[in-house]
Amino acid sequence: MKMTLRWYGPGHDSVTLDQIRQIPGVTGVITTLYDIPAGEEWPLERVRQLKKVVEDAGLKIEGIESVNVHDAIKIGTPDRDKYIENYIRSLEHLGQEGINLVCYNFMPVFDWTRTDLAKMRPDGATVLAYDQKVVDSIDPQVFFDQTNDASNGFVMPGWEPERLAHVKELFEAYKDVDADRLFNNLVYFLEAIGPVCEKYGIRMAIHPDDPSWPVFGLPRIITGKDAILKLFRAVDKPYNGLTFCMGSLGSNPDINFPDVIRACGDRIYFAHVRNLHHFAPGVFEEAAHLSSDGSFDMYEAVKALHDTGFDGPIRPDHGRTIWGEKCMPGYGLYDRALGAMYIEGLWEAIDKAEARGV
Ligand code: CS2
Ligand code: MN
Repeated sequence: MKMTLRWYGPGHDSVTLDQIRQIPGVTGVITTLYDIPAGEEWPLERVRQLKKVVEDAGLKIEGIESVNVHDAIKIGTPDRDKYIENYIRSLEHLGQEGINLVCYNFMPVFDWTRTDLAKMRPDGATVLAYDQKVVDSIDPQVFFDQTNDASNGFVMPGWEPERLAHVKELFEAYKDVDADRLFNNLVYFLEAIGPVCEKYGIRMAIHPDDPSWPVFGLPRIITGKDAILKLFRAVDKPYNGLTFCMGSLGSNPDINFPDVIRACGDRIYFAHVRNLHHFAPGVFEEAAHLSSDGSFDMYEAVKALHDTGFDGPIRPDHGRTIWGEKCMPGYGLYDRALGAMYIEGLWEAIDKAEARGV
């Protein structure tokens, strides 16, 4: 595995590349062109510049998270092909620069959804949290505005104000899109980008839906093992793979991580390793990465990745906000650095135990 950190790019992140480089074992970043709206083409020159900035800091771009998919593609409107063309050109430019891992999601309207971006824990750390009762009782536009106001002045991934200023119109546009139609639109998209992915060896790693059930009446289709395997079968090509995200899949308290990892095997191209603390079904908060701080057995998950021979990038996912850091909720330096070290510690122990036949 390659240990990485997500970095939002120059001007969009409170964390610097120099800081990232000082985390032991971290050799690369997962980054993006954060200012380019979903649906627009990524110019080759911008990809080159980004690569240079990262390489000048002694790191490597291990993947892109995300090249976002325009709503027209998810809805399946008549103009979707124009946006798919732009997506193909963006992939072409990434491929030309040797960047061949792309994380994306296919969630309608919102990316990940949390009802509290700064829930205080007893030790003073703040974390992102989710409570289904809040989602059930709030208007989506109000929800968006609240989320935006609580993000410490950062634009959060998938929560772009320009797009979400029109939440009502977006909901209207999605009104006839049920889970089957959304799935078919995903298959249409994946088939259309197949040739460029195959030409450049690009691996498309879909990010699971977070949480893994419909929110605000919008369908969600990448919710667990069966759904992922269904997608693999529908477009049965190596370029169609998975971002194994524990926090998203783990919003379902019954998830069995080693089982998902074994079932998806070598089509896991990217791993987001993090821990949640579940209180009741539909009520959870994000925890430190350490197993005992949340509800997940992190050792078992990391061991399953190790056992399947996973050799792609791993990154700690959302972290707690600690030590007075001012950062985008979930994406501070300190707790993610602790998470990276912990995952590396688990990995080293598993590696050595295996080598010694323990
Ligand atoms: C993040 C997502 O919440 C998460 O787990 O990793 O914001 C992720 O970046 C996107 O859904 C990928 O498109
Ligand atoms: Mn994730």
